[in-house]
Amino acid sequence: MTKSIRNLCLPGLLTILFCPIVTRGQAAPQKSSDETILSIGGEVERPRKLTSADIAKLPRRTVRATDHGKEAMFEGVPLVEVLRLAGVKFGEELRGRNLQLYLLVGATDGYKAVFALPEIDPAFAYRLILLADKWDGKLLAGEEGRLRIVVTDEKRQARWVRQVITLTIKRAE
Ligand SMILES: Nc1nc2c(c(=O)[nH]1)N[C@H]1C(S)=C(S)[C@@H](COP(=O)(O)O)O[C@H]1N2
Ligand SMILES: [Mo]
Repeated sequence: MTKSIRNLCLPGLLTILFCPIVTRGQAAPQKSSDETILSIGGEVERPRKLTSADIAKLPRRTVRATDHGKEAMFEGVPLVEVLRLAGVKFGEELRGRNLQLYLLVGATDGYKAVFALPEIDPAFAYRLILLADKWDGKLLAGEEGRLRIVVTDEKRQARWVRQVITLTIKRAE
């Protein structure tokens, strides 16, 4: 009796044990889309690590902006949509204590810039702040990083953070 149970259980146990390894092995060829390119954290309901595939699923927008005195088309995801994934509150819910929250954008080279949440929220602001992954139809890469903030209608480009890797929600007290 014990032996027959063991005979039955062993293959099942082996399947359970090796299944994750096999699955990981099969996923290996898609490595680049498994890679986290953006982490959202801080005072959010659901901290998230996003791959380029996750970002590709979000609503996309294109803006014409002047970069280095030259007109260019930037394509990407409105920053507000990315933050919504992590449960950041906008619109009617951006009130009271939530108005003390702000976004700190972080880049690979250590550069950081702050945005107040109402600047990002289409319920407050007329302009769009984009998290761009394409420039004139080409994916951003190299020194630009994979993601770049594009702020239309701002006279200086200092908050166009290149090489964006973190979005952190913090609270001003
Ligand atoms: N990651 C990162 N982003 C950055 C900067 C930086 O040093 N690091 N400089 C900012 C400043 S001050 C300006 S004016 C613009 C310059 O953009 P450019 O390098 O495309 O000219 O990028 C902004 N974004
Ligand atoms: Mo600058």
